[in-house]
Amino acid sequence: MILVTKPFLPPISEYKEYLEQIWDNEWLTNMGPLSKKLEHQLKDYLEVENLLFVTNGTVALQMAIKALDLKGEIITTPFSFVATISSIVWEGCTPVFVDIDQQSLNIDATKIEAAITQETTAILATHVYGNPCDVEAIDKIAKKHNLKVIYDAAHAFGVVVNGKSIFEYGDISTCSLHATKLYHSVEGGMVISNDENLFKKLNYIRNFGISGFDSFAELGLNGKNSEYHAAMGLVNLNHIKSISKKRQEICEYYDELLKDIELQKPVWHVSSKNNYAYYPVLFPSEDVLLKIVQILNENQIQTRRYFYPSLASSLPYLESQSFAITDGISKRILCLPLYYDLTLEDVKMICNLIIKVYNQ
Ligand code: T4K
Repeated sequence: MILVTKPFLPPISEYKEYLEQIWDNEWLTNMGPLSKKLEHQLKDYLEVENLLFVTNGTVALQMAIKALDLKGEIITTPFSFVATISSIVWEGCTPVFVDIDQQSLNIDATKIEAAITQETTAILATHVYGNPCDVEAIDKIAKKHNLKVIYDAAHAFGVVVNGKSIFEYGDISTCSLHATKLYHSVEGGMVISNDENLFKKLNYIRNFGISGFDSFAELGLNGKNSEYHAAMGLVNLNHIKSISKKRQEICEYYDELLKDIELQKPVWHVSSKNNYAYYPVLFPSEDVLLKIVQILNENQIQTRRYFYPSLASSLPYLESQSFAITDGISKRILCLPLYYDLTLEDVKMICNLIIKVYNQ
């Protein structure tokens, strides 16, 4: 079976070395030495000042909303993973959807101002598939209307825009280090903020709000991650160059084999480069997409409709709304298999099956 994604697994001996360290340290969780080492290495690798290693990308979003003390309405995108929206609702805020841009598939910054009301406190935008949002326009709108900005950068590990890390944009950026991501720590996430006071607050929030043995500074939760997860993060970081190279090779091979059929792909931010987190393709219609899903399934090839259906029309806890661009795109988009072990022969087989449907 060819899966849509498979976690990168390093040589087990490298992980075992860290397991021995955990046994020696007798320290299993709560900001232990390996978690601190990972944070240090991630800061170096990503070139960011302030970074916390947390439980997962969902908790990272909840921590961000709480740290900014957001209330009322948060402007967001209907084209993302459900965690983006569920976190807003979970934190007692109301998501206000704005349609996406046809090219980038990110929130359409030109439509944000029309959605701002007296109740709006923030913009929470996803860099979908790692493709940067129009960060300049969003930051400008936020400043003008005194709004906070959170970027859900769950897919954007390693992305650089305008010469600096994508995680440096917004008041807070969050990332997922889940097993299905291009770089992972099994479960895991990151919270990044350049604002020192905010970062201090996030630090407390991650650890129940505790500020000392006998004192509390904030309302907190348990956003810590374990030494076992940090160990996986540390080992995988040593392989990140070859992981990225391999994924790039696979994506470029897809590009080459699919170049002659009618197919669209998200248009990448001009001042940034793809991190090859996903390989999304837009078919001419949902009908073509369903035929392709079927033929691939019959050949034991799994794809995923990331992100279908639109979050504005499918969540049982929100009133259903339609958005022309999101509804159209989400029906036609499919993520093809992409992972470190995927062979070029497999890619060829997948593309031949897709082309076969086009030629029918
Ligand atoms: N914001 C955005 C924009 C996100 O995309 C996400 C997560 C979040 C926030 C929240 O971050 P986390 O709290 O998750 O850190 C997967 C991932 O679970 C999820 O992390 C990710 N986005 C989302 C886009 O994809 P599912 O429900 O599609 O996962 P699942 O279990 O169906 O796995 C997909 C395929 O991966 C499987 O069919 C087979 C393969 N797989 C998966 C796992 C877990 C393996 O081969 N081995 C494995 O261990 O959500």
